[in-house]
Amino acid sequence: MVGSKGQKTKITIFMSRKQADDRHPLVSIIMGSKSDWETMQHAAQTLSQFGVAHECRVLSAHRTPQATTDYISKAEGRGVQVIIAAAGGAAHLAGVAAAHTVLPVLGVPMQSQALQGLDSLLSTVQMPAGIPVGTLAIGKPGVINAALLAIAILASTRPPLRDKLRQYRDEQTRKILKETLP
Ligand code: AIR
Repeated sequence: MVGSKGQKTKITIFMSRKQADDRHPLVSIIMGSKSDWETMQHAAQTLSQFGVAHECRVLSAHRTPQATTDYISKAEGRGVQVIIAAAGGAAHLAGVAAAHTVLPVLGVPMQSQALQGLDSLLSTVQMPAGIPVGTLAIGKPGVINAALLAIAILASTRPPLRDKLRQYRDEQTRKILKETLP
């Protein structure tokens, strides 16, 4: 920019944490198949409820191995801070993701037809020492908790998000205590 006396003025724009957070996805939700979306949409809904920017992609450790590793390798550089990875059956997506990034990876085993998700659970949870995957419960409860855990991770440096988490817990407590039985 040229100032009134003709001298060049350098403008530095400082972005608040919130403005920066609003600009790019902080959480990446990946799943092995579009057939996982019915369950995985609850992660996206939970993050939206807390106003956390996120993106969702179908990527398979087996069917799209190269695209998966490319995507994960670039995630940190794009500002992603937590990855939620879900797959069913021989569920290697979370492990492969964790192998290609130092970002926290939360794995969610999808309920499978053949073994009701026990196969997915064991494939996701049994990581060798050195490459951690934080594995949640099978199916919808694990999906919602993965989103809440991602929020808790982000909240450690974002006090307003931590307040929202406390509110969420308080509302949950109030709701349970109001329950009446027939
Ligand atoms: N899957 C996809 N690529 C590797 C794996 N393990 C998983 C999906 C889905 C299951 O296989 O995550 O849970 C069945 O996928 P589809 O596409 O046959 O419905």
